[in-house]
Amino acid sequence: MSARVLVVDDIVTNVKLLEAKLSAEYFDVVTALNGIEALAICERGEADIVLLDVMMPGMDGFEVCRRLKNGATTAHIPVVMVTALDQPGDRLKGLDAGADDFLTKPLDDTALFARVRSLVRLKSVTDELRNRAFASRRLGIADPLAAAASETGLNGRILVIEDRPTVTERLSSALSAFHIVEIEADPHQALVRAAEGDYDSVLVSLDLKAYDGLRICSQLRSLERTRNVSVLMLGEAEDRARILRGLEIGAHDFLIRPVDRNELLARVRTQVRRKRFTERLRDSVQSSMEMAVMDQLTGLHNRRFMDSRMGTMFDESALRARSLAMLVLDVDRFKVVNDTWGHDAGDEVLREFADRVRACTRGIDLVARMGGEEVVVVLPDTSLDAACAVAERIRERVEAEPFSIHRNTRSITVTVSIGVASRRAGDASAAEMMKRADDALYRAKDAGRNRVIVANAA
Ligand code: GH3
Ligand code: MG
Repeated sequence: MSARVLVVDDIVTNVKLLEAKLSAEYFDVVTALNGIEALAICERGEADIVLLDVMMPGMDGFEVCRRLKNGATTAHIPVVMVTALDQPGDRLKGLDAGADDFLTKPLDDTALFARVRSLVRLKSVTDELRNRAFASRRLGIADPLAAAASETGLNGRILVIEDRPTVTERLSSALSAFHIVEIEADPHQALVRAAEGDYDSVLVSLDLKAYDGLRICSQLRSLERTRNVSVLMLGEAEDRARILRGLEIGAHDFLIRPVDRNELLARVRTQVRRKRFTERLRDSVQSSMEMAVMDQLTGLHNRRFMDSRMGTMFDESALRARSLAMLVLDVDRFKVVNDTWGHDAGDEVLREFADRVRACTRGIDLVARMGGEEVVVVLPDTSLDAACAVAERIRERVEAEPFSIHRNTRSITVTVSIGVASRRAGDASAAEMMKRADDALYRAKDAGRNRVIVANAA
């Protein structure tokens, strides 16, 4: 992952120093000597993260940050404010301007790389979500970015693993204004809780009395159920070596004692956002996989899935000499529903129709919308007679109760015609069986609709 870091500072030597450090860690570095230049670079999409000096003539760092965070094309770019040690108030101003985190001058390498890496991780998940969002919009489906953009990183579930009461009190009073905080002093119990609770972030003390905090970090990162939780270490400034080790084994970031309240809030918020974005990404993979096989309107399987499954179901039943039946269903005079009540009412009818068909079938039956108002049901281990009974049950259920349309303000009568067929010994493929079910359906339409017609058994 070669991220592009934009370094913004009016003092050339500062820029050069940071450029050298970051390049040595294989980051690509872009530089700007003032706010205007920085904004232009970000607007052209040439930066993955911004290190922004506060004190600059003309437009100061806060203003640059505010403009970045208010720009539609730049709001998602993480910003780290570089503040002076003797100006702690700048951190609060930075947070107000929308900064994601802080670094204090003189810059410490461990902190610099940890912060950059942590925010690059955040950026790479938001980028992926943005890419999916553009793809989704092209396909006309729900936009995961809209949900992601509103992700504030607040109201996270946070577990603090710390055994010093004075520290836990302070952490918890700072965090609980924005998050749900739980404290656990016992390290073994903490791992159990982390695995069972659905936490967004876990803060781990590296100074526990009877246990190595690094071991907890490592366990959290390797256990299946805690692998995606964000891990933040809490350590002493002198404990640099162990903090580095923690970052190597997968902790996401760290805080140095005594913990600055604003740093704490900023860092936890970044971790909560990253965790949630990552989850959302997983959900969107899940839903795009579902989309490939599901019909969006009715939630039934789609034709593509039916085409690929039906052949297998047919072959299996032939191989094991088991029965297999199918129904082809078509809503009667559906065009009239659309013409009279509108296309949306037609959609409502289709959804309700799908629900009723589903309610009359078993879990192992395959129900798919083949297009328009035609639904196919494949019933494994089912005789022609039993399939007829299912078809009749569906027909009755559709006819018996009117369908509500226009959001429950009206209801209309709907009927369905159904053709039924079963596998014959001589059938070479599922298509032959389907052809008979189709023919039966046409006869049902011809004979006056609202009826079930069965293709002859062999
Ligand atoms: P029959 O009893 O002979 O089946 O008559 P019908 O009107 O149901 O059949 P026809 O094939 O003439 O019309 C089907 C209509 O279904 C036409 C088409 O516009 C409509 N349709 C197809 N897909 C959808 C959909 O997703 N939503 C809605 N609302 N209508 C659809
Ligand atoms: Mg029809």
